[in-house]
Amino acid sequence: MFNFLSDRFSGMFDWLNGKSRLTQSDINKAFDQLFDALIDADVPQDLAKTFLTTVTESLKGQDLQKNINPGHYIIKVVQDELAAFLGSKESEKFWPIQYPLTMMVLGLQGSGKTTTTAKIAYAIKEKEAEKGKRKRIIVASVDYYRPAAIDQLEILAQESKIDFYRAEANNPLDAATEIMKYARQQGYDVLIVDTAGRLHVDDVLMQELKDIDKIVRPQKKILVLDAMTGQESLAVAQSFVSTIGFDGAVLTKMDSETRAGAAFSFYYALKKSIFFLGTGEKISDIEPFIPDRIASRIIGMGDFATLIEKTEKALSSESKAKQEDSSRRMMSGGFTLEDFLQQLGYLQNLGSLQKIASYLPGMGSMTPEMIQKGEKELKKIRAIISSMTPSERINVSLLNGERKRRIAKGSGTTSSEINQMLQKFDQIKQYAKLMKNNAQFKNFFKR
Ligand SMILES: Nc1nc2c(ncn2[C@@H]2O[C@H](COP(=O)(O)OP(=O)(O)O)[C@@H](O)[C@H]2O)c(=O)[nH]1
Ligand SMILES: [Mg+2]
Repeated sequence: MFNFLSDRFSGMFDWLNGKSRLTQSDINKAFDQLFDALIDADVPQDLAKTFLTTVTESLKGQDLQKNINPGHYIIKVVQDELAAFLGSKESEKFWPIQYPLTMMVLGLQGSGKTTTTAKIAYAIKEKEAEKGKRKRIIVASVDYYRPAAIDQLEILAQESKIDFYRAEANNPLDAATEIMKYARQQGYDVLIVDTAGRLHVDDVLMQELKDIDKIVRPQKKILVLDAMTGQESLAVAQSFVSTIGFDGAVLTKMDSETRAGAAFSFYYALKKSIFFLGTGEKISDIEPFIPDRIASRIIGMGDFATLIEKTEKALSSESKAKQEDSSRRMMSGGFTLEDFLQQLGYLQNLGSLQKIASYLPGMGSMTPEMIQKGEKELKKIRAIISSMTPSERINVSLLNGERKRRIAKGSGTTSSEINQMLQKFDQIKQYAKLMKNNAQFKNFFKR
């Protein structure tokens, strides 16, 4: 997601890190590289310059040479300044929520409003459920322009078990009135209203949104922007600021080939927060935007905090207990293929390797080929283990030629592939340590 930037940054930091003394020309070179990386990531020039000036200011008067590793020091300063650049501590936060809450979701057509409406509802539901609380959340749409726009929201809501209301009215303003009345009568804690967009910002769109705004009177107006449109999305945001206004943004399609320039520039250019990032088409593909963590990711230090949270969410409490059991067994050397199969299932819950890699330090540079190979490998291993009997999984020494032939047949593999897998099993026992030791992880999937 921020791989483009982090790849460029970590290349630069590699050579900075290796130096025990830094000359002014080293620093200049580093800054030139930083600047190029930002421009290539589609950050507007003046903004890239401003960022570098800020970093230069914080380094001023510091005696770099008194640090054991002056490169480290610069990297730390860049990271801190990045975090401040991405959103200050004072910027408006999405959490905690004051209930009851009414929100209105705005943006251009195709930016991801409808998807995001459902995603935010889901995120609130999940977050409250974690705390053992249940909030009544409803979504509704006033998009009467695109055929099936309202059906789309209904389907998304159904899939994630969020309440949905369809107004009887056949125009946006009456529908808004009707939706408000319904949500109030029913005493919902959260109402999220999805609106219509246009291909471009125009007066008709803004007027309609203003009228709906007057009826709905949302506590939060959320602007949805397609990150793939790069700098253009900043211009769109600007025109919303100067007309209807908004409280925070959601940048969608961060999973695409976007170079992150928009995310990097947004807070600085607009002085508004990014509340969330959309990272895929699934309802759970939404992430809070936390500047410190994003800065760490861009710097190439990974974002363990987010990965760990995702892991926790992906595991049900039952499988969490199992996971802990099998990790413990592994540490004591009693790790079995059965445990391994479980671990793989747990990895699958987390999403694709591509996604996981993007949270790990230095792993942004794993090529798509490496990842594809790794995923194929994982599938094969799962197939092989699944074709084994429970006792074979626990005791590998049972696997004689005959048994191997049977397993090969059942899993669509060959005996020699099974042997390879078994040979690797010792290495694979290192598997749960993968989060701690990503060099090994990398080597494993390189083969
Ligand atoms: N890959 C990806 N696709 C997204 C994301 N958010 C929305 N989409 C897709 O973008 C398209 C337009 O989304 P939609 O919610 O209908 O946009 P709207 O016109 O603003 O309501 C749909 O195909 C969505 O599945 C995202 O974060 N990542
Ligand atoms: Mg829509």
